[in-house]
Amino acid sequence: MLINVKRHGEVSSSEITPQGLYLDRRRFLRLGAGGVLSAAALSGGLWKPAVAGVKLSHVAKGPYDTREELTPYESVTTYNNFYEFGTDKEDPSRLAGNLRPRPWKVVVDGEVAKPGTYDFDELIRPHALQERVYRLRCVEAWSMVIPWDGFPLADLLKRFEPTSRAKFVRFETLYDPHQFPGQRRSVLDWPYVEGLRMDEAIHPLTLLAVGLYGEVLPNQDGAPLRLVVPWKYGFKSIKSIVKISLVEKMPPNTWAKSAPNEYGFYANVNPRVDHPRWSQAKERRIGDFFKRDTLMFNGYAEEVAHLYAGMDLRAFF
Ligand SMILES: Nc1nc2c(c(=O)[nH]1)N[C@H]1C(S)=C(S)[C@@H](COP(=O)(O)O)O[C@H]1N2
Ligand SMILES: [Mo]
Repeated sequence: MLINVKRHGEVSSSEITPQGLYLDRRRFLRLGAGGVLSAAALSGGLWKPAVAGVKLSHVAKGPYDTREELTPYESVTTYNNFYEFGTDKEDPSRLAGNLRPRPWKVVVDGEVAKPGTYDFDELIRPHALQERVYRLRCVEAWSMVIPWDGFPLADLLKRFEPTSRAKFVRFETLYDPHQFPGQRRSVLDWPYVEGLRMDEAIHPLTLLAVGLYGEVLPNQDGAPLRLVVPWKYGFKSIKSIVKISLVEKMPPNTWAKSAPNEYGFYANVNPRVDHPRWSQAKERRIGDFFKRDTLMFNGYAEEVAHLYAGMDLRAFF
């Protein structure tokens, strides 16, 4: 059986994420019986409707977890940047109900031997889910520690057999002003586009997230499919992806297009390269009072510094 409907007290300890300790009654009641969805059910098309808050099970522990204290679920889901809903941090959670993350199509095209258009559930079916606790660091000098559920982007790209001309990966967010009221105003050049160099894209830290805190990804965090690149500023972690293209040339990304002197393509967290309007040397972990020093590559230097050996990171910011 793919969907195990258990009552609250029956959830086995292996299914209880740290958040399980305070998974509040209000959210449980809203979900009804507290259905537990297995990864197989999640990817097998049995997920109807895609309810944020439904628990994922059979999520293996991933490598690279930080041991830092987690940012509370409440903050991760109510303090967001998602300009498709509006520019205030509260807009995404307030308006998230407008987005329908099912049915959802994802196009994979460009320099691949096997391009195609996939239903989201079909796209992720072959992938085993892992939980990875990563920091997310925003350009505006705040950070969070989030347990993401997903799988390496590399695993997905491999399936489509990139050609030797594939040098970059370009991602695109859904464009639909009916679901995304923020797209009715031209604050950004819609749809939101992001990109990674191939070696960054296939680095094992780079994740495609379908959940967080062991639950289906809430709309405000980029349902149903969202990128997480933990050593880069948050804006690289593009939400609600509908298109993944393998391309030969560096794709122009939305923020770099909107303010080229403020945002670059690489966007590596770097305490020594300030944003023109503010310092990047310190950051505030959401929930903390005092600021802390920002770490090079957001603390992942050991894993990723070699990707940029010999590059001037002031020029390629
Ligand atoms: N499509 C889309 N993706 C996006 C954004 C956005 O406005 N639209 N904001 C980015 C920025 S600036 C940040 S800091 C992170 C925030 O992710 P979170 O709200 O889940 O913390 O999402 C990124 N991904
Ligand atoms: Mo950000």
